[in-house]
Amino acid sequence: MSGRERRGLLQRCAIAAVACLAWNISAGELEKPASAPNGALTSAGTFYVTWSPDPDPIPINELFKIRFKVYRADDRGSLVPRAVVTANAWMPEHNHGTALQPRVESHGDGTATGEGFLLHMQGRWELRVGVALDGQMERATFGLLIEP
Ligand SMILES: [Cu+2]
Repeated sequence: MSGRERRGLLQRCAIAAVACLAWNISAGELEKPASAPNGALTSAGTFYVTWSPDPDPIPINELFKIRFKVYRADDRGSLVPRAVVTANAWMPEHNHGTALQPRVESHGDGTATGEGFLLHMQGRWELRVGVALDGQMERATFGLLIEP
């Protein structure tokens, strides 16, 4: 293979990879693979926060953990050191939260681990996440559908 052929092949691979990535992103909104983290911009657009439950999918009426990561919105490869994450779950149609108060520990490197989440009913829930840094707090809300 000549250098030119190799470069051509690399370019086609790169284009295919980008196309594949774009497809994954749009497909992810319709049908999320169990292992893919959910992510969203926070309310003022400063952070991009992701979360993934353990176990996944979230079991009904059983304890689960959540792992959070906070990235800069303008550089989603960079975690935000010292970001402090808070989270709770809310059931908007019934106007109630969880019976247990989850505990979220922020690790100082832009990651956080939440324990003690328990969604005791099937139906639509919201995971409400707060991200604080230097006295400023922004929020992101994720819809959850808990099915038996
Ligand atoms: Cu309820």
